[in-house]
Amino acid sequence: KYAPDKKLKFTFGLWTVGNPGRDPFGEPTRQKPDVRQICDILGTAGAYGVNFHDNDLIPIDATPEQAAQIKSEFRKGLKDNGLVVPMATTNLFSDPVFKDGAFTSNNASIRAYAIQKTMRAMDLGAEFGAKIYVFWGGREGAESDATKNPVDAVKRFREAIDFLCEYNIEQKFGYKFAFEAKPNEPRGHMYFAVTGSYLALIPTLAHPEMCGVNPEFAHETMAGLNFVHHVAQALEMGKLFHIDLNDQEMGRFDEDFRFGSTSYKSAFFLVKMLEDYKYNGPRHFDSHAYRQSDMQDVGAFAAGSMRTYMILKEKAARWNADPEIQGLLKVINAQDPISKLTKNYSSGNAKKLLAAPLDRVELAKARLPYEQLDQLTAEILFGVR
Ligand code: 3MF
Ligand code: MG
Ligand code: MG
Ligand code: MG
Repeated sequence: KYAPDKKLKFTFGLWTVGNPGRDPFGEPTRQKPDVRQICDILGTAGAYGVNFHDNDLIPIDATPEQAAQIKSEFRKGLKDNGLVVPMATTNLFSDPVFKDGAFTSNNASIRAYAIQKTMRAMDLGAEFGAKIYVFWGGREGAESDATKNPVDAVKRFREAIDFLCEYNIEQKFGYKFAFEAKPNEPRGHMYFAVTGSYLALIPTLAHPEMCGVNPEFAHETMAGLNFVHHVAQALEMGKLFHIDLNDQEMGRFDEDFRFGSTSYKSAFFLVKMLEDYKYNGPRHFDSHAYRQSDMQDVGAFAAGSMRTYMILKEKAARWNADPEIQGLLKVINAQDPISKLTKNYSSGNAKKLLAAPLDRVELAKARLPYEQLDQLTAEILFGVR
């Protein structure tokens, strides 16, 4: 009943299912699966696709022969499991060369190397049919503002993206760029800390139409913010090109938990919004199994991520169809013909509005049975309604 629906485009990263359980304090706890094994796990779980950073697929120091060999294995793994590659991205954070940034590094040669590496990774993504290109600035940031000029950082980032947009056009890749914000980790402070930072940058780019965002549940949540609201703004602007689903507790390190594993209510409202507004991009799970998991449990993690989404989708439909909830929504969204006056400005409307008998004391008496509405929501989630 809750089998993953291919139309919802559930995807995982090679780096997510392939996460070997390493953390800053401990060594890997499981063998890293190769690309073939990852495709098999995702095929078995019923995923739609798999995404990669350039170096998830091809190690940074691979020879051309090794690269060709891995690519052919991957191609076979995709085909045998009916998987596609909707998104590709660049690893601009693991190698020591990026220790103080990639596009925003103080060193112009490192900035050039980061752009070159991205061009090559765009070629690689295009080879596998990717149409969305994600930019997560893992090392774009600072621990001390003595070290880099944050105004220059914005300018340098823009310069890199403008250059890469032209490359995208010239090569006819047809990529849409999706920027992924994060407040901190691995840097003490990361530039473009929240999705809204990128939404504000986009109109200043040479090709704003090509650029949107890839918000991640964990990222705004780490900073104690309401993720659903950030996604809402991107959605309303037509800029939600991709989304990273996972879970996270507020104020903690980057946990990358299985989607819907801890914040049931936020996950529910997120799914409800994506479904209500017919988001049709990929639903990417940027998360990994617990460090305690073995490979069999990694399979359960992948299947569970999609199953939870399907369950929440059903709960959202139930919420929308619930007569009592709909009745309450009518009460709280009271419409008054006066609202027509403020839709568009005209001097006539302004005059009418100024003369309108709006009685604040009367207005404040309107009922807002929010306790009732929230309880009904909770009961749907608890499975008793
Ligand atoms: C880190 C992330 C990244 C990005 C990825 C681009 C390693 O917190 O979320 O995952 O999502 O680099 O897709
Ligand atoms: Mg993340
Ligand atoms: Mg992470
Ligand atoms: Mg992410």
